[in-house]
Amino acid sequence: MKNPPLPTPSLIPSPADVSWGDDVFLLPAHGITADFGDLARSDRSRLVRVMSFLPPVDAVQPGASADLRFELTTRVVGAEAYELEVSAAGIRISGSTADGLHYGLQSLRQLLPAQAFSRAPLGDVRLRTCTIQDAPALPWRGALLDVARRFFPKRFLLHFVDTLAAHKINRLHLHLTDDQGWRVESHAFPRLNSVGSVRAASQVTHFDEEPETDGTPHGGFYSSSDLAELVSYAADRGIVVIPEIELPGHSGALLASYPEFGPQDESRSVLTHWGISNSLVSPLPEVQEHLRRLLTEVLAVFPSPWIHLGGDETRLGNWERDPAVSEYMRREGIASVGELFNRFMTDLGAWLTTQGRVMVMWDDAFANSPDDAPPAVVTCWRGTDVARQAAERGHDVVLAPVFPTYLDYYQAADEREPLAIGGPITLEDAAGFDPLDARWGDEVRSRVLGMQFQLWTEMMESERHVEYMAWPRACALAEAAWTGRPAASTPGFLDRLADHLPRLAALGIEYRPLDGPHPWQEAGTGRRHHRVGLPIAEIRGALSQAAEDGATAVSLSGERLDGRS
Ligand code: TNX
Repeated sequence: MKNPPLPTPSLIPSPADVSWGDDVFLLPAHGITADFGDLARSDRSRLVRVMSFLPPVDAVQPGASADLRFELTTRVVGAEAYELEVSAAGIRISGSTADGLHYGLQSLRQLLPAQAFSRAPLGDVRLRTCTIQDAPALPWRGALLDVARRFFPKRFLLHFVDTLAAHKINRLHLHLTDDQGWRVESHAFPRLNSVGSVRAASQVTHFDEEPETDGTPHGGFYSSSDLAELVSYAADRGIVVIPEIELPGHSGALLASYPEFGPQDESRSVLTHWGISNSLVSPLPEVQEHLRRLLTEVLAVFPSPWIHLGGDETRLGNWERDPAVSEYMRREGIASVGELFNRFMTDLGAWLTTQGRVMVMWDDAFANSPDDAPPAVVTCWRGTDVARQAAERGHDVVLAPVFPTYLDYYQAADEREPLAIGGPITLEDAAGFDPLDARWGDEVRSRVLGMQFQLWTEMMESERHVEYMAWPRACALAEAAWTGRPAASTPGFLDRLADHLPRLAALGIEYRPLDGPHPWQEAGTGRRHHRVGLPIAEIRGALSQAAEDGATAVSLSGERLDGRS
């Protein structure tokens, strides 16, 4: 006689197609056999490295009977697609690539009790039979982590990667440099680490308050071997780590280390406060030479096809004021600093092409570029309309609009919410995000590589706070990235999310409970008390207006920084 059917597990992100059977497969705690078929050795060991959530695995000869069978087959179409079948006889995962098979494993993990997300061994597990056919709607499903404003130890990055992989995120955009810190080891430019990786203190006040700092030094950087480890750990989990080296603005830590890379020879320090600075790397050819040497080191550590070079929030007026730059412009017949800025980005992009890489830049850098600018990937933060414009001009775009993908904004308009930059952006807002605007034509849609959520860390002092801000809103955005539609429109999202939270807990993540912060997560009355901050409606309006006007540089409050009106 058959057992009554087991409960149906909830999956996040939602698979394209699932059908549940009434049978059961027993996964024994003492160990399982696995048939790796004709997988290459390297793919096989890659999968084994992410299979630690399963009972101990004994590999068997291909074709022998096995509890778990991997099948590499072109029958499953799509580089990240997979099929997962649980029958009474065993589990089969099929895909046309190791990436696809890896996603099959990630889904299998969600069929197990939440304990499979902890490091404790599983007991015997009764799995309900099912067939899942699944593939992502979007090839770029990303997360940005700002380690420049706040350095987090390597172990946190590795754990973050685990969590991203569990949500089938495949890009980690590491914001490695900014005015407040430089976080990549450099052998060619050692002052980047001795000077650029430390700041004297960190601002603790909010934007419209009298600036005050904590008086405590902050810093750190990742060694080349830390980064190599991160890159390979992420690659095992289908994640490409995309480094961002901010140029020519947001470059205060670079200029503090090497003032001669800046336009004026003035003394500088790594900034202790937040906001948009005057730092602007010089566009002169001799500086470009140094930059290429520096970037060559970065390329050696990051095999990513994409390299992010920033290009946002540049106060171009600083070039105008530098006689050497004016002289260079005259010599080269460059009419405006806007044109010079475009040439700066274009030259770096062209050089990256010779290195076999593609430049990624923020949409500010695209906004004023000539129609024949070489294609780059544009990260669109000032709304989805600027994404449409960039796509129409032939660029591939990644959607990263402030609303609702900036997870440094409050999760509710509630004084209990811990310090954030402004807001609110609620879970419902994140769940309502549609990555493929129905009004866009096929041409534009085909240029949308995907989307990413952003964790800027000016207001996030600890790993605990990063996790609080990220989850569960990022679950909703991961759902949208995988399915290509708003999480709120996929079946039973909120119920599935409620079932999913114990997995986050098992991973050790201090997410925000659905009904608000735990008492120990609240803002309190100390220096991290709740401030109203920048209201999201105003920011959205100001940013999209500025993007529409073709502003190359604009602050969060909509202030134009490019000296044009
Ligand atoms: C804008 S988006 C920035 C970041 C800040 C963030 C704070 C972008 C390209 N620049 O430098 O950290 O807002 O929300």
